[in-house]
Amino acid sequence: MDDKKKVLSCIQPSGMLTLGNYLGALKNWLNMQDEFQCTYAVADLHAITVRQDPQKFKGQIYSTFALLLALGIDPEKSTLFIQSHLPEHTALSWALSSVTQFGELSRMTQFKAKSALHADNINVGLFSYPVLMAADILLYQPDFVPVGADQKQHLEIARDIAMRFNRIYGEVFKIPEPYIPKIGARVMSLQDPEKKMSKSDDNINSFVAILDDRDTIIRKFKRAVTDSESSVRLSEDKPGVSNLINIYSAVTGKTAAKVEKEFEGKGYGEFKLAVGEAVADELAPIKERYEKIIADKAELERIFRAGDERAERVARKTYFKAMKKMGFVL
Ligand code: ATP
Ligand code: LTN
Repeated sequence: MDDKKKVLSCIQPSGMLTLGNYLGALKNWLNMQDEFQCTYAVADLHAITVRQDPQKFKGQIYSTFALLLALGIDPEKSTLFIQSHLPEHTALSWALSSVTQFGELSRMTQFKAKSALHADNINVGLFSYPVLMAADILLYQPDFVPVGADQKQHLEIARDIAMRFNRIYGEVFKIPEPYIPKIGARVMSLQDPEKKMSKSDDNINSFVAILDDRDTIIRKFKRAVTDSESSVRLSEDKPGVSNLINIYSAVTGKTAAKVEKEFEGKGYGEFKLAVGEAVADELAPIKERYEKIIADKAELERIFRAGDERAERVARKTYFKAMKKMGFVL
C-alpha cells in the first residue's frame, strides 16, 4: 500500500456539481482509486470566497460529500474528508503566504475573472485562494493532482511555492504534477461555448448538473447553442458543436473522428439527442445512489469523521515538519 504513488484533489461545495466537474476531474478521481493512494476533500473554505447563504451552504457541503460517495469514491480505499475540519490547512496556508508574492497572485486568471464577476466583493480570500489550495495539496505530499484544465495555473503556483519553500528552509514538500484528462478537461457552457461550463452560472441551461434528471439533461442538450451549418465536425470556428463532440467522446470513449463519421449526413437534432441520451445514461446511476446516501445524515457524518481523522494524521506530520524548518518553537 505504501509504495503506491499518492493523489490529492478537492472540490468546492459551491453549488450543484456539473458535467464539467465530472468529466474534467471527478471521473479521474474515481479511476485513480485502485492504482494510487488517494486523498480527496470537500474544499468548503475555498467556497466562502464567493458569498454563500449559511443555511444553503450547509446543505451543499452535505450534498457534495454525498455525491462523491454516490460517484463511487470508496471511503475505505481513499481518504475522504472535509477541509475546514483540519486546522492544518489554514495554518499552513498562513505560513506559505510568506513565501508567495503579491505579483504572482495578481496574475491568476481565476482571480481576475471572479473579481469581474463579483465586483462588489473582491475580498482578500479570493486573492489568496491559491495559497490555501497550495496548502491543501502540499500537506499530503502527492505525486499527482487530478483537476480540469482551468486549475493548471493554480497547480503551477503550488509547485513554485513548494520549490521556493524547500530552497529557503530545506526539503519538506514533494513537487506535485497536474493530472488533466485528454478529453473533457475543459467542458464549455451549452449556451455560450466560448465560456467554461460553470455551476455558478446564472443561466441553468448553460450547464448540466450531475443530478439533473433524464428529461432535463436531454432538453438542455437540445437547446445547446451551435451554429448555422449542419455538419458535425470538430473545428475551431464551430465551438458549440466541438464542445458537444468532446462531451460525447468523453462519455462514450469514441474518438472525435469516429463521432464525425457516425453523424455524417445527419442533422444537429439527431446528434444533440444522442449526446443528451449518452450523458443521461452515464449520470442516471449516480443520481439513484445519491438519493439513498443523502437520506442518511448520521452515516454521512460517521464517514467524514473517520476521513477527517485519517487525513489529520498525514496533515499534522507535514505541518509540524514545515513549522520546525521555519524555526518555530514547537
Ligand atoms: P465554479 O464553476 O463555481 O467557479 P468550479 O466548478 O470551477 O467552480 P470546483 O468545484 O472547485 O470549481 O472544480 C472542481 C473541479 O472541476 C476542478 O478540478 C476543476 O478544474 C474542474 N472543472 C470545473 N469546471 C470544469 C469544466 N467546465 N470543464 C472541465 N473541468 C472543470
Ligand atoms: N480550486 C479548486 C478546488 C481546490 C483544489 C484544491 C483542487 C481546492 N483545493 C487542492 C485540487 C487540489 C477548484 O477546482 N476550483
